[in-house]
Amino acid sequence: MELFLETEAREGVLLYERDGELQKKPMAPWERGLKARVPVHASPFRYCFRLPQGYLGSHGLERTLPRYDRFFHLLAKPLPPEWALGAVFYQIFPDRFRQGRPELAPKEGAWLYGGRPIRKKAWHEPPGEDGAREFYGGDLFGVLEALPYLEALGVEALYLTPIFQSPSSHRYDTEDYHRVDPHLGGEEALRALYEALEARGMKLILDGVFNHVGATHPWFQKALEDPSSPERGMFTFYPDGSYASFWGVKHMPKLDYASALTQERFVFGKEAPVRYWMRLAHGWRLDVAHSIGEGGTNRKNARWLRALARAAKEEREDALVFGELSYDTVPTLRAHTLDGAMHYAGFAHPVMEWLSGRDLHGNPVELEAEDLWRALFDHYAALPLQLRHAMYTLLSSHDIPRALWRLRGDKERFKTAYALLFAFPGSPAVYYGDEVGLSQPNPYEVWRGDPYCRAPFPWDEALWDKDLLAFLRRLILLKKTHPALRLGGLLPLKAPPGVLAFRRRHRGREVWAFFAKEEVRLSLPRGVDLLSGREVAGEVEARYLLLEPLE
Ligand code: ARE
Repeated sequence: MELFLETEAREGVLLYERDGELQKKPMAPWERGLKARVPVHASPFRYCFRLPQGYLGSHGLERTLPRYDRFFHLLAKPLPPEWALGAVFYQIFPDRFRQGRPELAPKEGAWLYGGRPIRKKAWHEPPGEDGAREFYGGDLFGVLEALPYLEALGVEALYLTPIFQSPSSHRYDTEDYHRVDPHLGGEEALRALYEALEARGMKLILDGVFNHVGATHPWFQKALEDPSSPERGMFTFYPDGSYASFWGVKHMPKLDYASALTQERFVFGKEAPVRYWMRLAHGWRLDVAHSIGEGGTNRKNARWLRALARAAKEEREDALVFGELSYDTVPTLRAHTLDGAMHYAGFAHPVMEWLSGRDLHGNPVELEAEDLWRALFDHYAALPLQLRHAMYTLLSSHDIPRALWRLRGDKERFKTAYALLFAFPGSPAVYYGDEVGLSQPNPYEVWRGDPYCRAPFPWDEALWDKDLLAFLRRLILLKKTHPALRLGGLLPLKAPPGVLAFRRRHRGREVWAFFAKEEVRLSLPRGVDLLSGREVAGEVEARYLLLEPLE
């Protein structure tokens, strides 16, 4: 492997481990710094550099040899596909995004969910406490119709929350993994959407709910009714007749991956959904990825995540498989499991805590810009190099309060948050509606995302915040046209107190990024303010700034 280091240093030594011994390799000059060629045998391959000014590891320059914070490189698969690196995602909750065919929508009271009749709501009504029982009637033909809008926004990939047949409006309690919900337009609509996306060079990621099934799924029904059925072993039943489920939610019985039948139906068999749908999609977001495992627990979690990812990639070489890892993503991702993860712990949570002064549940938190930098950089530095740019990096989702609501409608802070999202390494994801200023109907005393963060997309343009939309469009364009923002490394930058600042660097070109909660005075070198396109130099007042230095 050939390693290149961009540096002004004229000499340096590459330090790496081989069979537990530290090896030294003097580096040769290269046009923008130093390079070295090394044999690589084991994965992860850990290394750092000795330069005249000190040791350079994943946490920057240090005076002594970094013991833990060295760079490391994974050799084994899976690796994220090229297309996913820095790609701009858009998340859609299908029941709430757009209605293409009104006749497909479920009718008021058409079936019972949780013992009560489902409700059909009008598009303009706010979501309420009935949550999973409330249907608005969005469908996949609607998503298809919206493609020109999404393409104009600059989106490159869609992530859809579940689309397979299910009795609830969120569809996380699957009834049939081989049937696209008829209320969403069935397989016909999925195929039409997939083909239209392909024609535009866009990608489609589906939600893989493989930790649990819905209680109405025939496999679970058999297991429940007949203790001697082969299906019984797919789940974990306890002596008192109860069974393992997602978070103790009875209508979501948990799959046991120790069962050969579960393995066959979810991983190895030709019909396993993770394989089956790879002809009409480009990858998966694995629901509750941190919980998947054996015996009603997450035992052998890494093994089964690895197997699921491999299965998808066997069907489609450039499939992307990332996880919903609600907690620390690092140990799971270092274990060669998935291509990436939803970046909650290492991005969304600290950023929103800093800007809103509250945690996910509304409790006050105080975070300084310096603390934020540490939280963000720690995760970044700890992630495998090749995965950093494939992290599904977000601010809002269908599970957490919308960013604009959390910021109490403060548009400037909302813009700061999104500018930071696009300036940071990873694949930035816009949750449908955030770009036009969609917020939530609940009062601040009720500090919750679900069900309030799932309001229907307002298609009446009079309701859009056009200024926000233009701002988001600009950020998307910058991400796509500046390789430093898309693929560049992350480096610290000196900044006044209260300001989060960093550099992104790729092949000698840099973008400098600054963020603050309030307007601050920055002194800058001559450069281009990428958001306005204007040249700036010297003292500038700003809350957020993306600068391409000219000298
Ligand atoms: C419904 C109600 C909720 C109620 C819940 C339990 O709406 O108000 O609290 O039931 O009775 C799906 C639906 C939900 C539904 C749920 C159960 O979308 O509407 O909730 O099923 O029927 C944790 C998990 C994480 C999970 C979130 C929701 O670790 O895996 O909680 N996310 C996925 C999906 C969900 C989906 C499911 C799992 C189930 O993305 O949409 O829910 O398939 C902190 C905590 C995390 C917590 C996170 C919440 O970070 O540390 O542990 O995640 O908050 O975002």
